[in-house]
Amino acid sequence: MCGIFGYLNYLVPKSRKYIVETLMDGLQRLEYRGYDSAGIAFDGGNEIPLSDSAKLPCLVVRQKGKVNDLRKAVDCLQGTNWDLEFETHAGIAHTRWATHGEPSAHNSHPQRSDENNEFVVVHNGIINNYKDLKSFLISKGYKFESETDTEVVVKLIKYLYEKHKAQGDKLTFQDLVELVIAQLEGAFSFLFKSIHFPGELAASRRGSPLLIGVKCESQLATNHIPIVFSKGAEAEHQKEFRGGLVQSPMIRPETNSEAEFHPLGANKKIEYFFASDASAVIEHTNQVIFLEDDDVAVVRDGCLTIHRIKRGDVNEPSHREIHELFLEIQQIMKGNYKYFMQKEIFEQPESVFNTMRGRVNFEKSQVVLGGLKDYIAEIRRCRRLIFIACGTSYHSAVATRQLLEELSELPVMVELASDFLDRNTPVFRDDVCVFISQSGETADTILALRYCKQRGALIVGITNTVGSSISRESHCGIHINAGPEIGVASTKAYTSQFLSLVMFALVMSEDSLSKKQRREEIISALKDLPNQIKKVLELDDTILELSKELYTEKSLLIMGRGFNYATCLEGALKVKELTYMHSEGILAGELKHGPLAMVDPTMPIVMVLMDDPVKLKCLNAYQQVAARGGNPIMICNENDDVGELTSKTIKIPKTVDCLQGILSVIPMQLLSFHIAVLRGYDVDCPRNLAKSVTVV
Ligand code: UD2
Ligand code: GLU
Ligand code: MG
Repeated sequence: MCGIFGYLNYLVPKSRKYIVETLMDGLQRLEYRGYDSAGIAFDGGNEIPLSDSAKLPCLVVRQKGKVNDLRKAVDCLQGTNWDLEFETHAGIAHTRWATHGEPSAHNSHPQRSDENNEFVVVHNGIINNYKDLKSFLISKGYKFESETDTEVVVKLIKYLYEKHKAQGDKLTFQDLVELVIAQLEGAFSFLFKSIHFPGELAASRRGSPLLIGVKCESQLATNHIPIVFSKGAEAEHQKEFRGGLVQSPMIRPETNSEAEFHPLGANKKIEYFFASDASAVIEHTNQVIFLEDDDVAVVRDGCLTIHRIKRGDVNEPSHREIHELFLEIQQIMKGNYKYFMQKEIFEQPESVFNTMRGRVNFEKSQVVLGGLKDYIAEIRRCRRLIFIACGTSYHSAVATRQLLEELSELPVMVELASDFLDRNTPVFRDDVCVFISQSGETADTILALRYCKQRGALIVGITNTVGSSISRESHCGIHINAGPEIGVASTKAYTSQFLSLVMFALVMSEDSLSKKQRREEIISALKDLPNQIKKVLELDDTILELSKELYTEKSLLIMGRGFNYATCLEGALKVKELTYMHSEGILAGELKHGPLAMVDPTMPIVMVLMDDPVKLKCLNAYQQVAARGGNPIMICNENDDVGELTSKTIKIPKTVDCLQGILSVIPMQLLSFHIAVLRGYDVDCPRNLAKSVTVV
């Protein structure tokens, strides 16, 4: 999720100072992604040993906070010879966005295998099965010093190293990493360093990006890197859980001298830059190799090799191309997107998946929220559920209120934090108060939290930021795991909050037999959600065209009801925040009680009209609008007859009624984005607004 950077110089003498600066600068390039702590590992000692068998110690420095804080911590290292020159050296660095364990120095990466830092690793992502591996390693006598999932990975590599050494097997770094990743479930990109493999780095990825930049003066031997497929491949399919570890036979790569990558001729000098995104590499080189899932890449004696356990089908490429990057740094930081907000909108298939990761079991039709497990019985016994939030987070509660009522059979209140406090709302010991905030630092919400806590209510937090004030001050809660959100206008955090509340409702009804069918229907729909989001995102061009008709307007009304009312509120908020245009989300049922007066042929309107239990009522509203000459843009389901009513439609996939709002809000995110860009506004930093509102 956050940033990885590694630097290896081979036969290119560099001072320790230069190496550490290069690692720090790499991290600084990744800062824009958001992070809570940082760390680096490089070779220690004040002399280069003459013999190969003498090993340099590995220094690890980690720090909560910014890369600059890390720089200061490194500067304070006593007795370090910064001018010491390394002909060959391998260093790794990381910016962390905590998912497992609060942000702190000991939870930061590099994580280490033991006190001597024999193996160190940096990791982006989440290891789902870390608990099983941790118990296994504890049973083997390993002691853990962090709360991270990552630590199991580095302890495991040491365990395997020791085990094979005791058996007399001499494994390479690549063998070890292959054995390790065969044990892992989840998403990751890794970079490993070890005192046992000086001058080497090993990398791998699954579901999280990683690339390698190459810089050398002489011509490269090839413009692509052949992949080495290991023998004993069928073993991968015979995974068996024995004694805690999946057994896979020793893997020996086919030796293939062509499969190495190095400069031509006598000049073997070369530098490698490993990074989780190209922005950190581009200032050094524009020659880049993108790793694919389950690749294991190792640099040894200056040669890069890429290994895979098994060749899949015949169409699988047998090499990785070296790409030339010519992009400007600014451009690369946002990937292929011009704005963070746009990137975050397009990240939603992934962020929604991450919110469910390790929590939804589709086979068993079961949801487990680790953060609520011990409290859920108490929550079920409460007098009422009160959801308290501001802005977009408030809308996520509006969006799920109906489902929460249906599945919990409890009275549900949804409150704006500021208003809740203004009213001195009565709160009791048997109330459960749920506070929703992306940053976990929203001042109004925190004040309301303390107010309720003082009155003895159970406090539940729903936030995207581990270690935030709300996460700490609540009794229990759910981290939405959407990854850092940088655009001021919230997009992916909304859909992940929405989804977290849906999961909460599912857990609340877990012991109800009569709701089993409904639960199963929802869980099975959750499985398709990431793909359906992708389909909605494909409508971007259609939505851009519709935006061109709207961007000169002064006002936009957005109407809907039922499960999609929140989409209207959230859509209108996005339009206000980004385009500075007046916009209002209207409950379609309220139309005739006032707003209809505004409708005439010139009034721009969006109607959210889904194929759900309130469709007919929504159609009434549509008729009322059409009768006054209104010609709304309609967000409706694919293959639904209402799409025939107008030419201006945005047709999105159908899902179960209570999840439809996750899909219907995305066209509104895109619409407000495009209108703002067409109007020439900075969508990442709308005027007068701050990302996290820490003042009341
Ligand atoms: C936890 C780990 C996750 C993974 C998973 C494996 C953390 C932060 N999460 O995720 O990395 O190991 O277990 O099963 O280490 N909490 C609050 N207030 C909030 C949000 C959370 O008090 O606003 C508490 C929550 O009650 C729990 C802890 O923080 O004690 C972690 O919450 P979570 O949602 O990350 O929990 P879970 O089990 O999904
Ligand atoms: N899951 C790891 C941790 O919490 C890595 C987080 C990241 O991607 O930065 O330490
Ligand atoms: Mg807490």
